[in-house]
Amino acid sequence: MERRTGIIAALDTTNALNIAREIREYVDAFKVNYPLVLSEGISVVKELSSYGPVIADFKIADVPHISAMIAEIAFENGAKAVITHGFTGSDSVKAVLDVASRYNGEVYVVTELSSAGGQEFMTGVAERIVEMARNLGCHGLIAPATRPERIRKLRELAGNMQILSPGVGAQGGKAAEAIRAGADFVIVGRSIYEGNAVENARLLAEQLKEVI
Ligand code: NUP
Repeated sequence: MERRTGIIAALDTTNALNIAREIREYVDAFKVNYPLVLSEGISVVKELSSYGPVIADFKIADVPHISAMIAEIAFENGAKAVITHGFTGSDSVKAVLDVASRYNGEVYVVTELSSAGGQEFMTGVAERIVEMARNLGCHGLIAPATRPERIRKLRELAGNMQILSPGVGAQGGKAAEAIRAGADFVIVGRSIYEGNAVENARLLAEQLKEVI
């Protein structure tokens, strides 16, 4: 993913298209998740693509042939990247990567969720997930802005992979702190789209200029 502002907008809102059009100059990419795609249809990915690269956050976590089918649908509809889980093991992640390579697409692997529950099981295996993602040639990782010390640790093991970091604002994480800890991008949803999205995105971009 090419970095200009370091911000990826998570558009978990039915007003996604309007917001994307308004904030595109302040963000590097848009991220869509199930709430939007299940309510608006997969065509929203293509529609959003006209405003910038779209990351399909389907947190793919299935047996390899189904994981591949999900990735195929995302890329076929214009996604530039997909987010997959890593705890499924290497066969499923590899299946997603194989699809991505046919579309010149990117694959980002979840290490541990940014929520408190992410620590219950996932923190314990996150380092191994990073190692697997790196060995397979994945493009990057998803790591929690709510726990910058974990970003720092995972960054050490990540090699050339990029780190995208959700959990900023509404979940308590701080954007600049996540970048300083080693994230390449922050993923921000509610703190942008709730309230005045343009102003929120502009201020965040301004704030990040100092650390990017
Ligand atoms: O660990 C993760 N935490 C997280 O919040 C992995 C994610 N993919 N996300 C996603 O980032 C989440 O699904 C949502 O789309 C976005 C965060 O939204 P917000 O808390 O900034 O509103």
